Amino acid sequence: MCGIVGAVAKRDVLGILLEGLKRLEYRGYDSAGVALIHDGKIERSRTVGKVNTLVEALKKAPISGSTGVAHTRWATHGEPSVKNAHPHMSTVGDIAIVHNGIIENFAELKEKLIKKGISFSSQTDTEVIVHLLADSWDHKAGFVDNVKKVLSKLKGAYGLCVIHKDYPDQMVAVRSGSPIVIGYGIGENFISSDTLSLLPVTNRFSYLDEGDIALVGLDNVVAYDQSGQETTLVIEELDSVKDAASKGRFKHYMQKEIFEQPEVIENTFSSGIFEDGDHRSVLVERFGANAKALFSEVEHVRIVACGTSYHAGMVAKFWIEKYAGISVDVEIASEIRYREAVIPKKSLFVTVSQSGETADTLAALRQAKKKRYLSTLAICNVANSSLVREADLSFITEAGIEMGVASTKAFTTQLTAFILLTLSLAKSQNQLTKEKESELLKTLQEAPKLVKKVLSLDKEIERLSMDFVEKHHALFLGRGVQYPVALEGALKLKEISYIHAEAYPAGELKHGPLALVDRDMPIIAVAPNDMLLEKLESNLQEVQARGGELYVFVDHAVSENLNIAAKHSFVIEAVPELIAPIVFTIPLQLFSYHVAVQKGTDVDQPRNLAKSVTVE
Ligand code: HGA
Repeated sequence: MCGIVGAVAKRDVLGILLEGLKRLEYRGYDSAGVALIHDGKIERSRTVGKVNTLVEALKKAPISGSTGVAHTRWATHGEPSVKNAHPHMSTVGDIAIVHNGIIENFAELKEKLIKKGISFSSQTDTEVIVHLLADSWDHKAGFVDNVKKVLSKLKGAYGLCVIHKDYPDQMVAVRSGSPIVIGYGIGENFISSDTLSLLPVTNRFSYLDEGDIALVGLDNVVAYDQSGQETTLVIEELDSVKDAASKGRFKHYMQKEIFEQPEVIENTFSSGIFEDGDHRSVLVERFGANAKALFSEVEHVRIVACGTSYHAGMVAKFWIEKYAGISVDVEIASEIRYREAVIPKKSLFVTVSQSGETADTLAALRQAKKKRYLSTLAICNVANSSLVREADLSFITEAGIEMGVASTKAFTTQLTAFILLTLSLAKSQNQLTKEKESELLKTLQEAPKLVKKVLSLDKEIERLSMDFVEKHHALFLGRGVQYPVALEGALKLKEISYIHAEAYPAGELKHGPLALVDRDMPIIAVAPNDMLLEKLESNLQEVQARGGELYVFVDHAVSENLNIAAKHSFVIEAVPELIAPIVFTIPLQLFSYHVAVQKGTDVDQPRNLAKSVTVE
C-alpha cells in the first residue's frame, strides 16, 4: 500500500526520493508526490497515476532540495486526485507530511479545526495532522516535542514523516501501527516504510518499534520510545539482500516469482529440517526455542489470515487434522477480530501473512495475545515485521521479497511451512514415527523438482490460456484439500485478469452453481490422484452434460482413468498426495498469468489492489 521515503543530505535528494518511490511501486498505489525544503521554503509536486508521471511533471516544473519527503498513496479517504495526494502541507506552507495508515478520529478533529477557521484542501484523513501541527506549533519547543503533542490527539494507525522549513537538515519519523525504517548513510540519513526503497543508498537500517519517534539529522538519529525515553536503535546490515527490484530475464515480477518457486520452496524446507543419519527430521525449534514443549500441549489450532494466506491456512487444516490429529479452524482476520469467538482449550493461535504488516491479521494477533490462547505463532515472509516481533513463536518463509501484488511464491512457501508445522505438532505429541517423519519429509523434498517440471510446461499452459481471454466468468472446482487450491486459482485469475471467477468444492455444484453452467461458463478443475477423484469425475460429468466447457489439470497417474472428454485436459507429472496442493497451484498461477498478459492488464500492479495491506 502507501509508501514513504524521506531523506536529509547535503546534496539534492530528489533523485533518491523518486528512485525510492519507484522501488515501492510494487505495493500498489494511485498517486505520488514529493516535497523538498529549498531556500527556506517547501516546494511540492504531486500527480495522479504512476511515479513516471510525477517524474515527467518534475521535468517540466523542477524542484530541488537537500531535505525532503515523498509518498505513493493508495487512497483510503478521498478519491485518487492531485489534491488528495501526499505530501500534505500546512496552509502557510511551513510544514509538509507524508502518512501511511488511517486516522480514525479525523472527522471529529477536522470539525474542530474548521471551527477555528482552518480550511482544508483535500478529503483525506491525513490533512488533519498537518493542520494540527501548524495550529499548535510552539517555536520555543523542539521539533520532536511539537510532533509529540499532536500524536496524543490521533487515534488510528500511522507511519509518519514530517519536515519543517525551520529545520532544513532534519525530519521526524513516527511509527504507530505502520512500519518505518531508518537508513544510515555517511553525512546523510533516510527514512522509509520499506528497506527496499533505500537499497541504492544504504544497506544499514534500524527498525522503529511501535510508538517510537525519531529525529533524523545529517549525522545522527535520536529515537524516543512510547514513554518518551531516549531509546537505542540497533543498526542491522543487510548484506545479502538480493535486489528484488530487478526482473532479470522476465517480463513481469509475477512471472519471475512463479519461476523462483522451486528454489524458495527448497530454501524454506531446508531451513526447517536436519539430516539425522539416514533419517530426515523436522527441526521443531525452527518455530522457537520452546516450541516443542508448547506444541506438545496443543489441543486445537486456530489459523487466522487474509486473502492468499487464508487459503494456505485452509490447506493446512487438512494436513494438521490428518497427520497430527489436532482439530483446526481457519478464520478470516477481518471477521474474527469483530466476533466473540469461543477459544477451545489449549489453542494455538497461528497468523499467516506475507508482509507481516497486514492490518487485520496484526490486529487479530494483538487481540489474541490478550486472550486465553496457549500461545501465538506467526508464519511470515519478513523477519523484522510487526507480526513476527509480536507473536510468541515464528517461522520465516524463505520466499525472498515478493514484488508482484498477486502472491505466488509466498503462498507455496507458506504451504511448505505448514507441512513443517504439521510434522512438528505431530512429533511433539508423539503422533509420528521416525519412519513416517522421514518418509513425509522425503516427499516434501520432491516438491521443487515437481514444481520445476510443471514450470517446464509453461508454453503449453500459455497456449491453453489463449482462448480464455474472451471469457467473462469462470468456475474453479476442487475437492478436499484441493478446494482451497481452487479458491487460490480463482483469486489469481480475478486479481490480475479481472475475469470474474469463483471456486466451489465440486460436490457443492448441484446445490446452486450448476445453474450457471452453459456454453459460456468455463470450468477449471484440479484433479489430483487422491481418494476423491471418482467423486470429482461425477461432478465433472454433471458439468459436461450441461454443455460447460471443461479445463482439467490432471495427475499423470490417473489421467487415463479420468473418463471425461474435457475440451482442454492438461496432464501434469504424477504427484504424491502430501505435496499435491503445492504442485497443482503452479499451473493455475501460470494460467492466470498468461490470461492476464494476453488481456494486457497491469499484471504486477492490478487496479485497485495493493501489496501489504496495512490498512483495515
Ligand atoms: N489515509 C491516507 C493514507 C492511506 C494509506 O496509508 N494507504 O495505504 C489517505 O487516504 O491518503
